[in-house]
Amino acid sequence: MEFPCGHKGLVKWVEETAAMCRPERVHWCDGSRKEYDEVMAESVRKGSAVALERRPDSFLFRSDPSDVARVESRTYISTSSPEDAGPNNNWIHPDKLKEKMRKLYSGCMRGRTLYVIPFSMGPVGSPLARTGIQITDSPYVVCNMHMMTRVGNEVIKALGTDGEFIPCLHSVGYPLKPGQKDLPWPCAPMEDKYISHFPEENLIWSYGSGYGGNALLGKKCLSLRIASNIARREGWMAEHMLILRLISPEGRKYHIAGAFPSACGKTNLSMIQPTIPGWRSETLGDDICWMKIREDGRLHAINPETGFFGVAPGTARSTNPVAMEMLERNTIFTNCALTDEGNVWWEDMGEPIPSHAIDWKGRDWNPQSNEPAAHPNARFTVPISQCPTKSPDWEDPEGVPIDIILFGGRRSGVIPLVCESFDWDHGVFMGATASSEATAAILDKVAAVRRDPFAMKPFCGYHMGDYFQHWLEMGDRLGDRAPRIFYVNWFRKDPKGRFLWPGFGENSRILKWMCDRLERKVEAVQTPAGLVPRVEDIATNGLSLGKDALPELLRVSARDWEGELEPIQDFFGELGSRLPLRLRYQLEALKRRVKDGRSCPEG
Ligand code: GTP
Ligand code: SPV
Ligand code: MN
Repeated sequence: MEFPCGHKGLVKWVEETAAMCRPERVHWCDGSRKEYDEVMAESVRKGSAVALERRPDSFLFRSDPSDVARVESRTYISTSSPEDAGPNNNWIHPDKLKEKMRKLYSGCMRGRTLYVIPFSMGPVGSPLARTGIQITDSPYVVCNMHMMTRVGNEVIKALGTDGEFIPCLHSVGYPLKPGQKDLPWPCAPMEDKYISHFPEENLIWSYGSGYGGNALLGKKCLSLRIASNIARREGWMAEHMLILRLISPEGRKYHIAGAFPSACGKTNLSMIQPTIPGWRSETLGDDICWMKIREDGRLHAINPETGFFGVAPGTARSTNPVAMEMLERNTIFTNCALTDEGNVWWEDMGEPIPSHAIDWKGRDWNPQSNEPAAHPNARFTVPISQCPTKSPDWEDPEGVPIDIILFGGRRSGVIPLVCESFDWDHGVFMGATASSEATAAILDKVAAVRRDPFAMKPFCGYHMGDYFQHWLEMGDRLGDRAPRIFYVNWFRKDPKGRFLWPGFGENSRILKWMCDRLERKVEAVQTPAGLVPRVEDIATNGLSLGKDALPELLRVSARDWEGELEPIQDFFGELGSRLPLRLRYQLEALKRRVKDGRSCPEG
């Protein structure tokens, strides 16, 4: 083994891990293009990846059919006391979990290469950045980490001989016996999969899955579950949010951070092409946002990632032209369909449906097939540098000052298109009670509508009640410099099940209304749910929308909202005594408003 680093703690950890996992060789990643090309070429040679003839420097991976998304049921927050993990997380005591996992890790890399990936979340040297070291036996993970994070020697250099790092251990959990043939996508059976976090020692152990958030440990594991713990201790925020800069015709810049659950529109909104004349927008991030109060008293945000791991199905020139341009080259595709021309295809791509393709399971597919050609959670991985709308400031280590915070989810009824909070506490209540219909981003079966507070249900690495309290305290510190909070729902449907709102670029009309609110240019209507636009204040020029659609989209029915009260109450009940009193008051206030609204004639 060759150690290109003088960090004794790191070398020791790698040595101990290698002794446990018994790989055939150890490779320290330098993050170079040459390394990426070599690891990718090896994946193609071994049959794990297909080089796409019609897309330069682009590759398709097909996962094992059992390993297609995050698995929340196998994700653990392992703290000494179960109360600290909270009812929102699975829990096993660290001693017991480590014992179990050490057995699995023992010899798990036989016949494989152990890669050491030094990576930085956030620009190297930024006061907000964190260093991780991922050990993995997955070449797919190596290539994805190259795009999603800052990998390589500059990270090792910045660590010096005793810098702090977050150890992230990963194995696909499929050791090879001598002479045994490898699989295109090795992984372990469900009952052996563990995505484990030890927040008391900033440690991540993941075993058995090669997919997305289970395996790219800088993303959900480090930047959300572990970072949310660090952020709470240190007084900042680690959130599941996109970051966007919206620029008015006068050149005023508004920075927006938005938390929507998985597969509910963050990537799309971050790349929005405003349809209202004169407005422009720039992309800063699509999934993760770290925010800190700076000297000016405002909340500043950075995106710790350097790439997008985005949902492919639904991405089309008509919905997200920016992404389509960005994906034209140098992209990793996972679980998309392969056309006979050597290109990728997915449902709702807006390209002609191929008469024949190879589906995501590697089988022949044609339009008569009963299953989708691409998996609904098929994804692309691409560097932000390729995004045509990337902000020139996307790597600014100081971050951008946030003016507006959005919460949202996918709800076919009840929730209006947009709703402004009365104040910070009410905004925190909106975030805390956010809900969404199920999507393909997780493997687990969940309720048709589930509470996904702050879009952090799967990612908050500690007790949700304490997390709510942290949000309240951040507001107390921000005072009148706090961002304004809005709740949006692009997904309301008519009785026939069609989306009432065209969404995508047209969402800019709603963002503009928010900016008008900040500038005190427009009044809003008080409803039980919050402050809703007057119909005449939403710019509708050029929008083809039925006459009744907008009033319906903005309608807040006290009767419908009555149905929200019980699920919220039940959910709050689960949090027990750690639910902040201030949110209990918010619920009581909502109940009163709903009751009063019901006694109004239009209720
Ligand atoms: P994660 O990467 O899982 O965190 O998801 P995300 O929040 O970034 O979701 P994404 O933007 O990839 O959107 C997921 C799906 O929602 C895609 O199929 C989109 O086409 C669809 N979608 C996004 N925005 C809109 C919208 O405004 N209206 C409608 N109807 N669909 C949308
Ligand atoms: C999500 O599920 O919210 C994602 C995809 O962004 S994954 O990286 O797989 O978690
Ligand atoms: Mn996400």
